[in-house]
Amino acid sequence: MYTVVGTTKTRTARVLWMLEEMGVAYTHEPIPPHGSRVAELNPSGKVPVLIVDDTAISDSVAIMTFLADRHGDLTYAAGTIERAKQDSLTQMINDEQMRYYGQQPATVSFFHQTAGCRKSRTP
Ligand SMILES: N[C@@H](CCC(=O)N[C@@H](CS)C(=O)NCC(=O)O)C(=O)O
Repeated sequence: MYTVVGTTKTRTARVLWMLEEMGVAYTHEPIPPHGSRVAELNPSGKVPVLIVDDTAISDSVAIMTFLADRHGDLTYAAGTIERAKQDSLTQMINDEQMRYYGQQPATVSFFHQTAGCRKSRTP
């Protein structure tokens, strides 16, 4: 059983969406970053965090890669050229998305307000 920690207005939505697509059972703790519960799980205080068998895994892309590999779903197999291309595309989209947000003061301000995120951040 998985527990997903983080509110839906954060990158936690990526993990929740994936679990829904895969039809995998989970529980959800919709709590914002930097609370004491999150700090216990992830020293950076950031969400999402996935709890698996009492182990906390942080970072949305790492969590999604783990889930895809573990369930053999929504991914190419590790160690294949197709997977390398998939990972390249994932990293590029992740970087460019955050660069885009960073160039849009109104967007980034809205994002930070709604997500409860700090103003300085990196992907
Ligand atoms: N690379 C991490 C970034 C996590 C992250 O920055 N999460 C935001 C919410 S979307 C957060 O917790 N922000 C609090 C902070 O920046 O201190 C991921 O993809 O999970």
